[in-house]
Amino acid sequence: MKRIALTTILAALALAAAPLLSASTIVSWETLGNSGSEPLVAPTNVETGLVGLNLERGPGLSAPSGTNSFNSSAWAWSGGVRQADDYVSFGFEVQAPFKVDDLRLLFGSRSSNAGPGPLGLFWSGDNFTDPVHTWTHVNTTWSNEDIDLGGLGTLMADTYEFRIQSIANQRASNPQQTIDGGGTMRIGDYFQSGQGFSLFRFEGTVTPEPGRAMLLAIGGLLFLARRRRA
Ligand SMILES: [Ca+2]
Repeated sequence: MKRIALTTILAALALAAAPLLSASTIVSWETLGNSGSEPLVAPTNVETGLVGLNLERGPGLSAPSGTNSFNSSAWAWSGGVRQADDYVSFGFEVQAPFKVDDLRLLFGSRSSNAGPGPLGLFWSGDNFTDPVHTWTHVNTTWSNEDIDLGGLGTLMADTYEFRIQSIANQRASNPQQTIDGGGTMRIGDYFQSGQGFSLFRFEGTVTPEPGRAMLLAIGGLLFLARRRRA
């Protein structure tokens, strides 16, 4: 009994004093080899403590083909307002007792000339109200985003959905012209000069929340003690 208890206590202390782990991929989506019109892309490389959400389109978007990407069309505005169902969605669920810090998002994207120019990244933390990052597609140039999301703070157990939305009715080839419904917007691998393409992914640090980890360890001790007495 003594030996088990000591081992458990040491494990609890180790968890509570979780070392500073370097950030790494915590969930990714593979688009290489896809036609682009898949209804969804399931997550890969999901870190322990997380459940990945599918990469998918809001119901207002269509699914044209676009090799090695996740493509979309029917981006539109009506009466000066973005169509609410026009978005690309992805994200993850954090499961107790884990938490995520140092969140970072890397992906590549581009539009066709008549597709959306200015875009924003939104999240469920504020019900998709204010963009946490914005960027603009110019003509058909591939755009690479490496977004530091550490400002969102520590993400405790909950579901975190992210959406890419059009933030102005301006097409990629000309801000003076509105988006055409046939215009496309595709997302996929992140490209870094000298390092080539890498997966569309979130990076971060996933650790057990110390208080919860300690409670779990204490619960385990009590269970062992009770079993010993029985
Ligand atoms: Ca639409």
